[in-house]
Amino acid sequence: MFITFEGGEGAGKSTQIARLAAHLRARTGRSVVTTREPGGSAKAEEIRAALLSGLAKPHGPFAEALLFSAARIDHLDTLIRPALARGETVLCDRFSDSTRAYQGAAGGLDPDILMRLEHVVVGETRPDLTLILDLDPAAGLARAAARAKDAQAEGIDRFEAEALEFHTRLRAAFRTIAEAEPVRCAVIDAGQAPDAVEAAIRATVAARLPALFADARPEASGDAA
Ligand code: T5A
Repeated sequence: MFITFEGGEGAGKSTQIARLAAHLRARTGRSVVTTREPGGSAKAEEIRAALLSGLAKPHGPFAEALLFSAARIDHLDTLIRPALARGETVLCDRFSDSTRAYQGAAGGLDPDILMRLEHVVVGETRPDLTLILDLDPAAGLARAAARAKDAQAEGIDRFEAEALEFHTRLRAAFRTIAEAEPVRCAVIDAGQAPDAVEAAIRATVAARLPALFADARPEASGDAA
């Protein structure tokens, strides 16, 4: 199974991927791989550094979309497809919906061009489920800014530095994707406390992907959603 997490800045994707991975490992006994985009493979992480530093920004959203795509091709070839072929569950922090939202809806790129690019890059490797963490963009940016004050954090990146209006378009774009593809996508209210978001994600995964739990172990006490 291939599950992607999408949403705006600071929506809680990294937090919830770690929680869902632990839950699925404990309940299903299956191997679960967590990864992220841009990145997830050595070459893609190099491209990530260039993109998030803002190096490609002067070249425009199409150049950035091509770089995200180049990173995605390597990530798919070296990590995602081999893991899926081994029967592992892959949880990915952002995937092609982020290109649609950031470079397309918010960045102004022609959606037809992006869909053709996505077709070439992703091919048949579509997510079985996409969890869209929906949050007021001002709240998400405030979370990201608070985290950036942590000495261990990476600081504010090229996309977090965009104006609130850009992030408002992003939120609408992710909601539009969810409306257009309701079988693949589920919108999760990410404005709740982390435990409540986790419970909503667990319930959604159980309802949408029952096959994952075919050989599930009984839930341990204290592990209830
Ligand atoms: N991008 C990416 C594109 O433009 N096109 C593309 O095709 C792709 C793939 C990636 C950037 O690249 C762009 C999008 C991004 O701007 P990134 O560093 O990976 O950069 O950024 P994000 O994916 O946005 O991840 P973040 O780390 O910023 O946010 P998360 O993962 O959504 O949030 P998380 O879990 O780190 O939480 C943020 C903070 O909030 C707290 C956490 O403790 C943390 O401090 N928090 C909560 N606080 C209150 N309530 C909750 N429920 C909370 N959940 C977490």
